[in-house]
Amino acid sequence: MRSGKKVHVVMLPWLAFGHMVPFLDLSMAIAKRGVHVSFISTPLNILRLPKIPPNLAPFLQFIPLPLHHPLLPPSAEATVDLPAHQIDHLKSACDALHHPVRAFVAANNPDYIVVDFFHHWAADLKTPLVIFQVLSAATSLFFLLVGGDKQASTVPQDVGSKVAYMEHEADAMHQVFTSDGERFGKLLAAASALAIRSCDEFEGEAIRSYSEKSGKQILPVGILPPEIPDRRSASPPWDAVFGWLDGQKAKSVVFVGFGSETKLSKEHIHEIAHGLEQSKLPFLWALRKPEEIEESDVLPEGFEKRTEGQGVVQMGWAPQRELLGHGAIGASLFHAGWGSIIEAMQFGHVLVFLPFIIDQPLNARMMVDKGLGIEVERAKDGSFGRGEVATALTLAIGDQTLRARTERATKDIFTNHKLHDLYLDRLVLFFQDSHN
Ligand code: AWU
Repeated sequence: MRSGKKVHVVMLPWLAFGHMVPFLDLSMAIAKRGVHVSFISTPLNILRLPKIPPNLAPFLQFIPLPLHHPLLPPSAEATVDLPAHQIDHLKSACDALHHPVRAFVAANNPDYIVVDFFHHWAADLKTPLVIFQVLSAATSLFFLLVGGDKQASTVPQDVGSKVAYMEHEADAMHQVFTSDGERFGKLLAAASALAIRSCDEFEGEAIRSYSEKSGKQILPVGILPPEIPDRRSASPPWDAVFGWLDGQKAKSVVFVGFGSETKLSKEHIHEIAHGLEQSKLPFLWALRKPEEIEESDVLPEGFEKRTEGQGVVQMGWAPQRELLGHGAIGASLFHAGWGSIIEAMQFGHVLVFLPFIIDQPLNARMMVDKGLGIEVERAKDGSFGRGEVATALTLAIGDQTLRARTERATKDIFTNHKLHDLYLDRLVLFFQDSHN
């Protein structure tokens, strides 16, 4: 790496853990390469993010900016803290950060602001912008095309044959999406380049299509293989969960989790629970309790009694990366969030997809098309039942070819740090070249 003058980059992720986590991973990766990074978020989000390793502290600082909004509950600072119908309050509170961000940028004169899809007002700050897409390239391409043109058929095949399924989703969310689409469109027009959490070796065709369609320089940053914490959470209630895992056979347990955005309904939870019970497979379910449901009502009557010894359901925000890293875990039943796909693929887990919203159906379709997982069968109207959950789990666990193919991809791509380091080196060169 050529030693350049210290570049200063400001990170501006959307207020969702599926975005803040990869933005922080990227921040740590470029701070390790000598870039000075200011990571802007809110005080409570910063408290909940992984700590900055002491050796990176001179290069990477959190910049806490408090939110102010009359309708936002006091401790709500991320999408995970709010029911779907209140997300608009979070969006307007985030837009009000325009003023303190402008002041920070004026006082510190950074070389770049790395933005998410949301902060359209960053285009007016006169500091060069790089957009960082935390989604897969296939999904980013789909949203670029749907946002500008609703003809899903123009989406290249490698985005996945599930676009029809997404069409009615896109219609349903088109209103919300349009405003997000307008935000993204303004940033795309102003951005110097577009960074994306992927690599040519896994999504080459989608990345090339994205570059053509967006007319922008694309900077794949690699898949940002996460640092797996070497010390596991000792805090209750997860210490007891780790204790239970310690008593299970290697690679025998299915990790079950649906990310930070998906709000499961009681019916969904019941069908998944019955499916797990029918599969008879050991499971660990990191379940986030839906707001409107009493804890005693969340799971089916007698479920916990009947599955005693087979599996564990733990409510709350899970130390997901550490749990996925436990030797007893051998498979994941999850929503196909891009971050969780990358985390599960660190360990060659057999993947069973049960996608719900946003980019999840497309991520699932892409992975299935690449032979890297099985998707729970759904009816035409998108509904699924316990039988489909049990069948997908049993098929996946019994499919040795699938496991071998997944372990191959884990070795060749997902844990190939040398490969992804090269992408990060090139990104830092981009910052340095434009800085000099
Ligand atoms: P992930 O990308 O898996 O999913 P979402 O949180 O759903 O993220 C996009 O942002 C996804 O592609 C979309 O599907 C959208 C959203 N986590 C944790 O540590 N504990 C928990 O209890 C739950 C989650 C972490 C997890 C991962 C992140 C989730 C980019 O849905 O380890 O890093 O939160 O991100």
